Amino acid sequence: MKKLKLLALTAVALLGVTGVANAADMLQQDDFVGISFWVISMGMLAATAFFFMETGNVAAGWRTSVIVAGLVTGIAFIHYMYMREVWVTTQDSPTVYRYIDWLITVPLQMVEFYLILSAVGKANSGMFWRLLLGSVVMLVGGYLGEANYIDATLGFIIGMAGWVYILYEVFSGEAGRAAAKSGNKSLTTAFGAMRMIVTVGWAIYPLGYVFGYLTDAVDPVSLNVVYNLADFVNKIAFGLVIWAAATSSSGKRAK
Ligand SMILES: *C/C=C(C)/C=C/C=C(C)/C=C/C1=C(C)CCCC1(C)C
Repeated sequence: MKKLKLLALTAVALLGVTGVANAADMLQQDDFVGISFWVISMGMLAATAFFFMETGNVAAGWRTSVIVAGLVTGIAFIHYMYMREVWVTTQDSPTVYRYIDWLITVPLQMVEFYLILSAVGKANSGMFWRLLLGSVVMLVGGYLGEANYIDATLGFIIGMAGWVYILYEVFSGEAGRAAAKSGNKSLTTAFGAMRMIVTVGWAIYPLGYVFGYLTDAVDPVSLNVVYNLADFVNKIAFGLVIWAAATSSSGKRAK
């Protein structure tokens, strides 16, 4: 099992390194957006290694949640390697890679709400599908707007509707009520923290969209810095919250 994990991590790291070898242009020392792409890609790699290594330290019911946390940062790591290349060589927004990443990682994060509820036996499939639907509407709306298939304002409105629907589900919908009634301290703490991330941490993305697309000049510099910082918080901190609940619920102190 240990060897298998190591092998998987090495494969992920090698995939990333191959991207670097093809670089036509190198990072410039005053390219701070490019630097932020580098720093965050390394943070994603470290978080991925950490989450996978920790799966052995949590109770069986929580293991899937911690694995999914590692999948989220691992998928983001690979996309960051590509996004970084696009930025460093063209100084343009890597919109398509970013949205492919979001399209995979955001639904996985929604699944996390379902998984932690299942870890304590409080989940049902309706929650799963509603959270999934909300995230797909949010992202498809945003992409169509950012990639100019539809009016940027219309894309924003569709995206906001998806997000509000997700917030409703985790606060007042069935998932929110199930968490409140669960009677499991680790679960309610984690659920509350994840919900705050989805509210406050996620608010950064529509703000980035507003500054990057809806204001007069499309400004790729501020848009990418904002999105990068947001990903760092929303993927790594989100995973750490789950890991902390998993370890405390498994009777081990968070190290
Ligand atoms: C790891 C990546 C994450 C957590 C990405 C989250 C993205 C969002 C919450 C995006 C939200 C948007 C809206 C709420 C309005 C329309 C534009 C979007 C897609 C940027």
